[in-house]
Amino acid sequence: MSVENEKWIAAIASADYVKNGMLVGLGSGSTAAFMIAELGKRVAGGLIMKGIPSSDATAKLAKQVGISLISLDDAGTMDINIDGADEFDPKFQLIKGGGGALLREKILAHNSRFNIIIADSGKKVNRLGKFKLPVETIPFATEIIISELHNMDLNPQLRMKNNEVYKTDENNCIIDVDIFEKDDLQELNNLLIQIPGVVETGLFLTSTDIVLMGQGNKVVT
Ligand code: ABF
Repeated sequence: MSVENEKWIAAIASADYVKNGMLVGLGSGSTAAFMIAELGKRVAGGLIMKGIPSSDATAKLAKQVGISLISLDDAGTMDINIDGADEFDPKFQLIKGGGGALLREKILAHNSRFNIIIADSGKKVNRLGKFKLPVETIPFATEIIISELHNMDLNPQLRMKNNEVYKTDENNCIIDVDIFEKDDLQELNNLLIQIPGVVETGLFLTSTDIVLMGQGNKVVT
C-alpha cells in the first residue's frame, strides 16, 4: 500500500468523527487535504458542519469542496480539530510545521475540545527530531535569532523557497532547527518560546487526543 493510500484511509477514518452541527478545525498539508475532500463529499450528502481553516491553502480547498467556513472569533471553541503531522512519538508528541502553517495550526489545536492527528505510518518515530523542528520568527528579529540558535547548538537553517526567504501566511519566517539530541523537549520549547521574536514552534507536546495512522490497508487508532 502506498503512502498516499495510508494518508487517504486515515483521513476517511477521521471524517467519521465529524457529526452534524460540529465546528471543525481544518488542518493543512496533503493528509489534511484528503480529509477536507472527504468532508466536502459528506457535506454534499447532507452533513451540516462549519470549518475553521488553519491556512490560506486550506481555506481555498475547503471552499472548493463546498465546506462553509467561519472565523476563529466566531467559532470560539471548536468541537474537533483534524490535522496532519510531520512526526509523532509514542507519547503523541508531534513535530509540525513542515508545511509552514504551524502557528494557526497550534492556535486551532489549543482552541479545540478534541484533537485528531491523521498520518501515514512513516510519521511514527520513537524519538522526535529526524525531521527538523520549524520555529516561526518575525522578520525583524530572524537573523539575530539564527545567531542565538547557533549558540544553542541547534544548527539553524533559514527556510527558503524559490531562492527567496520563505514567508508564512502571517508573513513571518521559519527557521528549521535540529533537535534530535535534545532529551527534554518541554524545556527546549520553553527556551525557544522565551526568545523575543520567536512567535511559535512546531513542537505540539500535549494537545493530541488520538492519532489515526494508516498502515498498509488498515487504520490503527
Ligand atoms: C501539516 O502538514 C503540518 O503541520 C505538517 O507540517 C504537514 C504534514 O503534511 P503531510 O500531511 O503533507 O505529510 O499538518
